[in-house]
Amino acid sequence: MPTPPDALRRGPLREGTFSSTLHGPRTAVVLGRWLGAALLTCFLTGLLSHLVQESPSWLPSRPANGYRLTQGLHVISGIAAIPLLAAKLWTVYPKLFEWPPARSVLHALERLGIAVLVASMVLELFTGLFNTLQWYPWPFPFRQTHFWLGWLATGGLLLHIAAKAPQIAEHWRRVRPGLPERRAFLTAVTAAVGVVTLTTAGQSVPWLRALDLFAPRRPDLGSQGLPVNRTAAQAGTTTVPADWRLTVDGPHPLRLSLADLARLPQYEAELPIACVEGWSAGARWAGVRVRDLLDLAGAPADARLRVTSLEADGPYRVMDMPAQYVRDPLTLLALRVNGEVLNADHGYPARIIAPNRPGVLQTKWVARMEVL
Ligand SMILES: Nc1nc2c(c(=O)[nH]1)N[C@H]1C(S)=C(S)[C@@H](COP(=O)(O)O)O[C@H]1N2
Ligand SMILES: [Mo]
Repeated sequence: MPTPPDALRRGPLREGTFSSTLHGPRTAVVLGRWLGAALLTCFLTGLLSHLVQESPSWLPSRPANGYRLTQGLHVISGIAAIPLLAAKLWTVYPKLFEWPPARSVLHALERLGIAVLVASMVLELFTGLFNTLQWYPWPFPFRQTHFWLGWLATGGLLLHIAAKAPQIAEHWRRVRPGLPERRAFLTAVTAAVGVVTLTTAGQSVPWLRALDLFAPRRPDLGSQGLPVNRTAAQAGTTTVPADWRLTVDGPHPLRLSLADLARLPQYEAELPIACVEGWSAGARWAGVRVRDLLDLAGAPADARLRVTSLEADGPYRVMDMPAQYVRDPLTLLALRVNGEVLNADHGYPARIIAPNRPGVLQTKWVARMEVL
């Protein structure tokens, strides 16, 4: 191995600075496998979450808890990836001080690729983490940025795996006897991942709720047994006009008061609010089936629906619903939750609740439904 000129042999460029075997390839491969599994889970569930929010016509409305499960996994695997990435970077950081910095054009390109990979991965994980905290300290739109950074990081990761394939293959299998310090290090990393997972997963996994110490949201805290993302005060919908009517625009337009809605057949549905930010909570909803309303308005069976909220503005004021959700018997215009009339924060006088959909599409304070 070439060494740097004498004048440069100080600090991390001294020979023997990084003598620990923990900086070796076997540790990097073991951590890389765990990190790879977390990132793959995170990427696939993230793609799904992005697609669902575009309301494609091919996505089924069942299983009812599908989005709750995939978005729960997305946030759990993303949070687990943070200590794994930290450990992986620590294992390989001595390579920053390799000498010479570039042996060939190919080597220089590989190092450049790793710089892009690390930067996009760190940004991706932290924008995601900040999003779970409902904290958006940046000027760019979160969803698009998180989506494209995800592709960049995943592309970089695949190139990295391809470039390192020979080393990965060489160090894939355990050599016996294993090194005690490596076992201790990997145990510490496992413990760190376990702690961050167990203390945050309760925001979407009901039976881990008791351990939910650090997750930003407690799904069981909030009025009527549910957290609130945007309150009626924030949306400017605390006072609903006394002459509120639900408008249903279709071949036979309808204008229905709350009393009219209450006279229609009422149904119950046990469905979760599954917020993209990582928390989810089940609730018992009651109200009118959306498909009954559309049938009354003379909509064809394959009609899509556009729902508009009373809210004056806001990113979730207008929502489009593909036909498979409209037709699902669990999709309700809910008037009640957990046995009570919806309060202002949960969407009084009426909100949408549908199976297998992200919280952002469960429109509150509904004013108008349009057959498309
Ligand atoms: N009109 C309207 N509906 C909305 C929102 C909104 O900002 N405006 N927020 C959505 C989001 S992000 C979530 S997670 C759920 C939260 O529902 P909850 O407050 O009843 O728990 O409502 C959704 N419905
Ligand atoms: Mo949400």
